[in-house]
Amino acid sequence: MDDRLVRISKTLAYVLRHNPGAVGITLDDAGWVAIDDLIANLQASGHALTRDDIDTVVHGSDKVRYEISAGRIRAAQGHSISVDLGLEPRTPPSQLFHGTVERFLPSIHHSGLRPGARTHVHLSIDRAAAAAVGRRRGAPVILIVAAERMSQDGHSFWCAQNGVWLVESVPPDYLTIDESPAIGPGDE
Ligand code: HQG
Repeated sequence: MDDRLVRISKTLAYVLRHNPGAVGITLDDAGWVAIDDLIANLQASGHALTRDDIDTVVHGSDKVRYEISAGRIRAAQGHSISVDLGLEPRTPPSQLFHGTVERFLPSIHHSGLRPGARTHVHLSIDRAAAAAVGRRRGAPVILIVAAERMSQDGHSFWCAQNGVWLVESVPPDYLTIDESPAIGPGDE
């Protein structure tokens, strides 16, 4: 995606996950908004974009950040505002992964993974995806989450439409640092 489309993608993420009011739209309880309304309000707020741009952004990334249905759009996950994505709890794989950076480890060691500004902690299905998440902030550190044990102990897991696993938090007992050799994007 070129720079302009990356900017549009970031604007969509901000509006649909965090601050729809910034461009005067309201999301329904499940996080949806009519695409026509979104475009009209973004244009009125000074963002030059078309329906084609939105389709390119939605379909142009492996991460599948957005869902489109019946003329509406929503973010698949990553919200800080409260929305009901309508996901049913699911049994997770035995392990999931979380990418972070060294400087957060003392706090994570003390209090586990917390959702911070978002509604959920995000977990990845494989090491490579977790490394990419961590790399946004520096040299990635990958944490292994004992997801099956957590689930058996009564913690709920949800899997967003795009394959990102969501939990409310991860207590420290379920976390270990992945000591396997460093990996780059696409190595797994
Ligand atoms: C860390 C992007 C201190 C946590 C990515 C992370 C992902 C703690 C940061 C998605 C902590 C939160 C989500 C604790 C967790 N003490 N730090 N107790 N618990 N942290 O951005 O998982 O491109 O909210 O390790 O690719 O980094 O936007 O979460 O570093 O899929 O679609 O606090 O966002 O996707 O940061 O990223 P974030 P995340 P998009």
